[in-house]
Amino acid sequence: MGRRFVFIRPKSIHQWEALGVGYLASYSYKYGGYSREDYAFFDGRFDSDDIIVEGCREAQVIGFSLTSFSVDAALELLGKIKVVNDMAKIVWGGYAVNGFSEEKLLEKWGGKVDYFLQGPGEESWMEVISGKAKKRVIRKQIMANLDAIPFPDRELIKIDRHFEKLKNMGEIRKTSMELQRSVCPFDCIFCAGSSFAKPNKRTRTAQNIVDEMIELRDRWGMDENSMVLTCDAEVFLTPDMYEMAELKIKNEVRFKYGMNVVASMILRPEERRTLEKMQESGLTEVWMGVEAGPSLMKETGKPITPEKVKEAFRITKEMGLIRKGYFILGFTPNETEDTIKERISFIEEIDPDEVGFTIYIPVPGSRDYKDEIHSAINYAASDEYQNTFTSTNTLSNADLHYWQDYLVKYFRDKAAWRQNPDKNKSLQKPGRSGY
Ligand code: B12
Repeated sequence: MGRRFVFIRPKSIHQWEALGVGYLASYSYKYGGYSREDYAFFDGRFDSDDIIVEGCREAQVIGFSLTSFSVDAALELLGKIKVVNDMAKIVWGGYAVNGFSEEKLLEKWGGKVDYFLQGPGEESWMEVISGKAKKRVIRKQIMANLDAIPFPDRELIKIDRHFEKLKNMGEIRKTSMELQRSVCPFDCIFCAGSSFAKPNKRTRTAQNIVDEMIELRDRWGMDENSMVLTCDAEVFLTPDMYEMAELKIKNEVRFKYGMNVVASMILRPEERRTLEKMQESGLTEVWMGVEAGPSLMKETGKPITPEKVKEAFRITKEMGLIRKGYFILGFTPNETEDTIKERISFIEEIDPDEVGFTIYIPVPGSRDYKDEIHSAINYAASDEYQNTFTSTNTLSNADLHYWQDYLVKYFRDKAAWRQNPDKNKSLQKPGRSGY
């Protein structure tokens, strides 16, 4: 029998599990009296268009979970869905819609989409499915009590298909989890984070986080050989994180985990103590966006300096954590061959265990995005590793790809899975690998 609410995560080049819609569903069970029986979920990574369209035949509301990279796939699917069901309300949520004004959203896609829900979607999704939505574009902020949000329904989003995929690739069991749901207070030019919601100081409590970790252990088999990739844009080393680590140990939740951190936000003594406690509780990896070479670092708007980055990599090496450094080429028109090459000696000095070289692509929701110029970008055909758009004052798009290739080859022993020519070997390595 057809389900009345359908969630779709259209295909994009790299795909993790659709945790966001897992949250929307469980929130609606707890506060709206709905149940899993009301929902169907499809993921373009695993389900064909025909299956998805068939699953939408009797739907009343169809919610798409989107980044800018999956908008074209959504539009294509939408065309096919309308043929079999032109009555269903179409709802878009996720970062594809967060960065635009109401007028812009309606102008761009208002002819095809009924509702655009910006920011955290739990409350606004309920308004739509219960027929209470008063506007077509609704923006919510982060809820004051984050512990009131139930854990995402991982059953609905068929997380076992991701486990199966990983197993076939020879990887250890991995899944993702949102640790804090804090909104980063920084406004780096390349990041869409601030389009999600206003920064909030309060995060989930330690107990609430560890309760979800216990569920991951008991329901999803995450044991000491498993790895949880926290999907917060950045994790901040607050006192709650110290307590979370203590509780994780106390409750014998043994899986490993890794997280993004801002290099300058782990340097104070109390942050170092928290990091150590987290390591004791299973933290094995930290991922730090370095982005630029030393001379252009200030242009990213990120609160890091070459000295702080060096210190962060030194400290974490001393602690024995696996450290991954990300670098973005061409994020400013001032990037030249010299500023690219500057990264080489800098990387040799900070000595990350893994290194990734991406090519900048401006995204909606980020400070650098200008719709007049950037709406021409073909996001569907781009990802962080390749695009045909970006160039700088002195470097063409082909030059940027040339230098990316050069750096990957130069640091081939440190290349992470996606950029490592020897995929089998690198799968055994840490980091955000084949997931
Ligand atoms: C995990 C992750 C990845 C993974 C997997 C991505 C994937 N496609 O599955 C990897 C590492 C592969 C990746 C790659 C890239 N990513 Co990425 N990634 C993330 C990250 C860190 C977490 C996503 C997540 O799981 N969030 C947790 C869940 C719970 O939140 P959520 O999905 O946003 O859901 C909430 C709301 O958005 C909303 N919502 C979501 N879906 C729906 C649906 C409906 C119907 C409704 C009503 C509401 C709703 O409600 C949910 C609950 O409140 C985000 C940043 C972030 N913290 O969100 C960036 C982010 C999504 N990535 C981004 C970008 C730009 C990229 C890259 C280009 C790399 C780069 N240069 O930064 C590539 C492109 C990959 C591609 N082709 O898709 C941007 C997207 C900007 C945009 N305009 O689309 C983000 C926001 C980072 C940023 N701060 O700029 N990424």
